[in-house]
Amino acid sequence: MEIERIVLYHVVMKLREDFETSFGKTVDRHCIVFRVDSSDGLTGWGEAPVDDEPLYSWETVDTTLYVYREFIIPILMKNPRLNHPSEYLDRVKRIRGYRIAKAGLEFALWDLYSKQLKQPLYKVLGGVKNEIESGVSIGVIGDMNRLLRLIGYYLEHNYKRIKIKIAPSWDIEPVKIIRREYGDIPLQVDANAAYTLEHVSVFKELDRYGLLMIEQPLSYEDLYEHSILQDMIKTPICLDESIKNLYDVKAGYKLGSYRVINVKPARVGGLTETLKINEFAEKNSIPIWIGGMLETGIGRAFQVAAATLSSIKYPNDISESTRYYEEDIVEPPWCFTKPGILKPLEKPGIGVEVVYDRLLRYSRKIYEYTLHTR
Ligand code: OSB
Ligand code: MG
Repeated sequence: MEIERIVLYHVVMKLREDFETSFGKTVDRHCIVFRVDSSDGLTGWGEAPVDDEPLYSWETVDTTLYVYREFIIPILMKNPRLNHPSEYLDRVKRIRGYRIAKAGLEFALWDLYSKQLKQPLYKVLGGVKNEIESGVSIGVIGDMNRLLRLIGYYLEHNYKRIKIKIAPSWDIEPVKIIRREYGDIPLQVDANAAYTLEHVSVFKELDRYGLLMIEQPLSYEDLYEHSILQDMIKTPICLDESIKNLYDVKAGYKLGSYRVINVKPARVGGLTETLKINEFAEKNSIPIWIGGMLETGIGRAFQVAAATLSSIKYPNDISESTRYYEEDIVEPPWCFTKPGILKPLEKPGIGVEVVYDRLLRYSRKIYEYTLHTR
């Protein structure tokens, strides 16, 4: 394929309700949507789920705009031809890091490539299921009654597992009360790196509640201390922030830092790296699931496609569009086809259509790059 034009949209969408984690509160959700036009007249879409602040990740809207303007676009200008989306990450490997930024365009190239093949993206990736299970992620909700009501609401809406965010002093108590009120539901917690090894007693206490897993208890840069903690507790540790690529997966596997991995295709640099991680996970019987970063319907399509891969063994953080947004920027919006189940669409590429006037309405700024003119 030959890239003719790349457009970056800085999109800002208001969440239906604030989403609070141990690292901060999101009210307006920022991202960069990517549009890629090829010389054969096709269009691919992608999304880099970066925020406006370096909280979950150090990457932001501004670092993404910067790395494209200064480095990635100039590299692609020299040679806008790619035989396959998997060549892209290699083409820009001189630029270190910026994995979420790189993933935005990588996704769009996979969409474009699948549209050229006239195949649904999940099939092009080698997905092995055509239905995926959804869990829901609930932020830190300081009011216990409100948290219980929300859990009841999502259980009624058939989400297959509940994940709550925890933070020091909001951990054992909510878990204890949820177990008391809702019994043996599939439940897990996500600490977003808010603890240290000094808090071992909290995790030993949490061990008593039969959680599916504890997500990213310790530092976002750590693998070693997680291996110490995993040795001390029964509940499986699931890593999120600490896993940036296949190297981290391998090192953490050897160290025993995790028993489960939350793979966010964007966090690891895109679908090519996700496929490599899936392959390693399959060889070594590591269960994985697909995480999210409050994606619009565009990013959600790539999560859905990735969730059809063979090593996915738990419900994913892929909710219906309405969980976060009054109005999505794609049609159809992501909706359960059966209770708690999403289906990848059987149309070329991501299958959903971007509603252009909505995209423009939510775009704060647009950056257009023409790579090639005939
Ligand atoms: O840690 O998994 C996380 C959202 C933003 C940033 C980090 C995380 C999350 C979520 C929500 O937990 C997942 C989703 O539904 O998109
Ligand atoms: Mg997480």
